[in-house]
Amino acid sequence: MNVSSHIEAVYEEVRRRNPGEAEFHQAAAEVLDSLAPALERHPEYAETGILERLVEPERQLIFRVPWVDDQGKVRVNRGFRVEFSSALGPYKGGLRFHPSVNLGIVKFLGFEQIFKNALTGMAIGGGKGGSDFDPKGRSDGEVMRFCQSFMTELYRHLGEHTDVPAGDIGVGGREIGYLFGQYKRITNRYESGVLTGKAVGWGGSHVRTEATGYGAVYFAQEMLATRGEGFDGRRVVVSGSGNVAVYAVEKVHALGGRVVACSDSSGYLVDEDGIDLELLKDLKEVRRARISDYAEAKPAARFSDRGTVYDVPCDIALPCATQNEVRREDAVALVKNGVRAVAEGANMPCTPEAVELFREAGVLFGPGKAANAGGVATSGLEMQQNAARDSWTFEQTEARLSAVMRDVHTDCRATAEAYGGNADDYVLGANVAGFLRVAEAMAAQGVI
Ligand code: NDP
Ligand code: 2IT
Repeated sequence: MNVSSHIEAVYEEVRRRNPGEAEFHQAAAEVLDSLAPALERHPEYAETGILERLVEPERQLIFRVPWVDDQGKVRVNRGFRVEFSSALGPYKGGLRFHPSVNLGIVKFLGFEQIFKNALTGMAIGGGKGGSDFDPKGRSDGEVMRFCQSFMTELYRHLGEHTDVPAGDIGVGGREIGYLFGQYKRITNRYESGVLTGKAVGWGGSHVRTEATGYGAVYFAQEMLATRGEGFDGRRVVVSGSGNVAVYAVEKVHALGGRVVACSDSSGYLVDEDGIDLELLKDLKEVRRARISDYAEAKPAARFSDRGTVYDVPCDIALPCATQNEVRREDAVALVKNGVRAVAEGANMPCTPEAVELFREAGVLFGPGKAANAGGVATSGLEMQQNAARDSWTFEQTEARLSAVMRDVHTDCRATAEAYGGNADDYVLGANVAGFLRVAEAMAAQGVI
């Protein structure tokens, strides 16, 4: 069988076996589309069923999560953990709490995570989990009881050498605290390395909170540098206003750029003076408020619930909210307004049609599995500190993060050039570089 019909057959099997899981199909197609040149050079990977095994998670867990709300009413949510690949290390990847979570979403995220984690060069496998629980509007007590119930089932599948979750949408420091507390209570072990994203005072790492946003900006900075450009004096649009978005804004401002717009699921905000970070952090991290409240606090800013944040002219766009938020028409608007670079802080925020448009227009495009790898890389640094019972300074940790992002960027370009001839093809570079690391380990470890 030739390479392209082999890849096509694997993709058809993904669709047949995982009906209705549109996001997983999309993520699988995006990776598989890049792999022909890698398989041409390594026919042994096709012969030993590497692709067939890679697209099938090692283990998929679905469980009931019952909890009692503040009114005494019993609620039932669904919990997930997809342990996708342990070829390079313990399963590693975040937990997402959002009403849209289903098995297909968790599988797309877990699949992406395999290659992202491989790109960091660290010994971490790929996994993802979460629940359709919606933390919005819930009290701390409700969130705590939900987390305790979730962990009461999940704990038996975790361990610092087995599976190490962290945060994602709807899961931040508060949730990681409750989850860790319950794990510790059930197991009677202070196993620091079982979760990452802990607070710095009890086993967390400096820079983990900032890591994904900072990392995405470092990645964009590296891309821009290949054209002799940078953030200084540039207009930037960031979507979302959660963990990744807030720290992307912070780093852009530190590098002399100006973030003029950000968003949440209700609409977007334009502040031509540059987003006021103190106000944004207070709204989003302390008060858990809406982005529209920013415009109430600062009347010179404008909130809109019509159109999207991508209608705002910018030089650099950093999508940091959720999957498939950048549609074809958003990409058309960005290109028309002269965007130079797009780096995905979120996972798969750009639709395939948008990515194609960026490619045609010669816009630098950093795919999430490379551009947002700083989060999980710093989780890897947290695991290292936990294993050594050590704690590094902010500066030391940030230096490690920035070195990882530089290496990921270099690796993407070198692989893209070697396998496709165009160093600017970061999609090809990221997919092939991640795949080769995982495939080599799988081949060495036998058919498992
Ligand atoms: P948060 O929950 O902190 O923030 C999510 C932000 O995105 C919020 O502003 C939210 O708005 C917005 N958002 C979420 N869902 C939607 C939606 N369906 N439509 C429009 N806006 C939406 O999550 P994070 O910042 O941690 O995660 C953001 C993205 O980054 C995700 O794709 C995640 O997978 C990815 N990522 C996160 C990492 C991390 O370390 N946290 C690491 C790597 C990637 P609202 O409040 O209105 O819901
Ligand atoms: O998508 C991601 O890389 C994350 N949510 C972070 C995963 C992690 O284990 O830190």
